[in-house]
Amino acid sequence: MSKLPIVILISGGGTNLQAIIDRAEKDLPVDIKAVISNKADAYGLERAKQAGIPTAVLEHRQFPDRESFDTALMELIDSYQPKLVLLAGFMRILTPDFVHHYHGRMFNIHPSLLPDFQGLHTHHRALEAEVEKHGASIHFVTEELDGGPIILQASVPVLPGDDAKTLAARVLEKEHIIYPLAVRWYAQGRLFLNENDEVVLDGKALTAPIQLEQAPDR
Ligand code: NHR
Ligand code: GAR
Repeated sequence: MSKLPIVILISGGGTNLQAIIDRAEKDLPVDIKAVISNKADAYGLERAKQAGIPTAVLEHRQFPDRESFDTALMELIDSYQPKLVLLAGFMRILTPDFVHHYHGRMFNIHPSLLPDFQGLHTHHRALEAEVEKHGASIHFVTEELDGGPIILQASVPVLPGDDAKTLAARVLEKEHIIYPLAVRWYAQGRLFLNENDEVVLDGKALTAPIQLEQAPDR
């Protein structure tokens, strides 16, 4: 099968990036054209270099406002002509013009069971709320922060004695499973956003996010 050209945006460690690199080296039909970071010291850049993937740094601090940063970021991304853009631990809120440009072709992975705990510090907030279940979600990116149509989720139990670190580690293991899986469906042409902004998988509009346990061909 022909490979889907993708660009991955990061800000940090890049373990989700690594999960996608590892699968792309096996059976995930994507060609990672570039990894772009808004932080020069993001360890994920080293992971990309190790894998022979082109990297670029675009520091938001170098720009006077969000609009000019996002315009430069859009031009940089489009120079690689990706069919799909992945936010993988990317920590900058994106402007409406930017997200409209990539409508239906940009995913984010968010460390909570959306719509719960949109925004930052999700693990801490889940512990504070004393939820029994926590997890991660893959969604299409829209103007609404962490509010775009949800594709796939995986949950983990919150265990006695958990702190934000132990809980984050449990969630991260699931993230590394669900991100490559959702990308695979998209690359296979099985997943898209329809004109009503509904997620369609295998010809059916989802009425609720897919849960990993019920996912096809996981
Ligand atoms: N942009 C839009 N328009 N929509 C989404 O759904 C987005 C987005 C940009 C990033 C990832 C998101 C997450 O998964 C994401 C989804 C950063 C912040 C944030 O508050 C919030 C959510 C997410 C990413 N960022 C601060 C800002 O001022 C900076 C924080 C920092 O630099 O540490 O941009 O959680
Ligand atoms: C992941 O848990 C991801 O879901 C989260 O940051 C971590 C990045 O880890 N994303 C956000 O919080 C976005 N605001 P990684 O760099 O090792 O993939």
